[in-house]
Amino acid sequence: MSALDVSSLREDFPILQQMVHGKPLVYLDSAATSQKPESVIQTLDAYYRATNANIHRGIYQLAEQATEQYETARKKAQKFVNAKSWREIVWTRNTTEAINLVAYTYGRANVRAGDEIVISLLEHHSNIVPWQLLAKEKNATLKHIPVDGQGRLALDDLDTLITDKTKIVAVTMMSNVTGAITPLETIIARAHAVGAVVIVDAAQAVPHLPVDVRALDVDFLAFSGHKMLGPFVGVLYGKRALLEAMPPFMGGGDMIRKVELYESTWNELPYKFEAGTPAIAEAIGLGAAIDYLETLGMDNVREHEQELTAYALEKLQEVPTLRLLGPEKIAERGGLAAFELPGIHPHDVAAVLDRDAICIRAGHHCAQPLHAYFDLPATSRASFYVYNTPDEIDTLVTSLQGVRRMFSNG
Ligand code: C6P
Repeated sequence: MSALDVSSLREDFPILQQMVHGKPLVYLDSAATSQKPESVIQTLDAYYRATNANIHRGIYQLAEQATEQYETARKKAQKFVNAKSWREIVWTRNTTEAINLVAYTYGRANVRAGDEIVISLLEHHSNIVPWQLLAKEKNATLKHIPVDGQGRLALDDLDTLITDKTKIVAVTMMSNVTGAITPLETIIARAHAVGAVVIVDAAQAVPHLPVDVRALDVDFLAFSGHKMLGPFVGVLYGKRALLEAMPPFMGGGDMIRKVELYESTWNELPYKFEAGTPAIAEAIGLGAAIDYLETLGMDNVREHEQELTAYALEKLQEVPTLRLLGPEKIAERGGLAAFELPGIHPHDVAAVLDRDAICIRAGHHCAQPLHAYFDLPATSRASFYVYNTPDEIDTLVTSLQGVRRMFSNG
């Protein structure tokens, strides 16, 4: 018995009702982007039909309504991650832009030659490359927390990795490849003990687990609306005192208080970091997605995904030679399963699965250093969300058995 009433909630997702190649669609790629419920689609539709206007600018009813909806959505995001103030929630394009914002502003202002930045081997490229750029620019040193054979962070040498020289620690909350959930409390405690700030890439966590930025005492946290049933918009949470002290990211409209020809002053938080017309409809749509997730309950979302993942890990082992990546214990992992079928390229796996209307992701999942560590150029990955069912996992496993047969005869 699932923690969610999946068969009825599936009806909320129009895209899942379709047939592909004459078969019912099996969408197992929510780690890349999630599908959207009717309530989110209707919110976007209603916005464009009834209240579309630019925000923070017009002195007329439509503009005021758009502004009100946009700021209400911000407060929903604030509540969702338990931030203290709505001023600590900055809209961005996505997780990638949120991390870059911190690297370009906090990073440039606070990292000097000889300082150290610590990332991990689990990171997505969006939490590696901005730090490489910063380290090169500042002549700082980039270090990483290693990974063990189960694709979890290995914290044995944490105290020698995070030292008095460390200024920034940037880690994922959940790997998009191994699914490992990282022991953030230990990392944050060590980073704070040496005076470093911690930025958490929560792109794969906020959609799937309850996340409380105050309980974690995290300094910055980034996530993407499109992976949590919402549109293409991102969120950066930052502690108010840190955001106040940071220089702006991009310059332009809305982020200023006063502009003179050669000098400007900055708007208050969070607008200082929101230059230009933002993704207004998308932010409002994310508010609807948050409402939807809250109605389900994030504990239930997590429980449903754990049940599904446990079932998937068990069933996938029925596929001859298939090798799973990631932690053995369900409690240590999120709702995805990346795997290798030795001798069969993941792109071939995904292409054959597509004929059975199954969507999985194949490739390096923007985590090349992690794949290099596993000595694999690419993997196949099935990822789950609120609308997935055990039946769909059965369909996946049957199809993978077909792939195995096809390639062993060939
Ligand atoms: N991972 C995946 O298929 P953006 O693109 O900015 O919304 O999210 C980037 C990102 C950052 N961190 C993690 C852990 C992620 O998984 C992602 C996006 C997708 O795994 C696309 S590569």
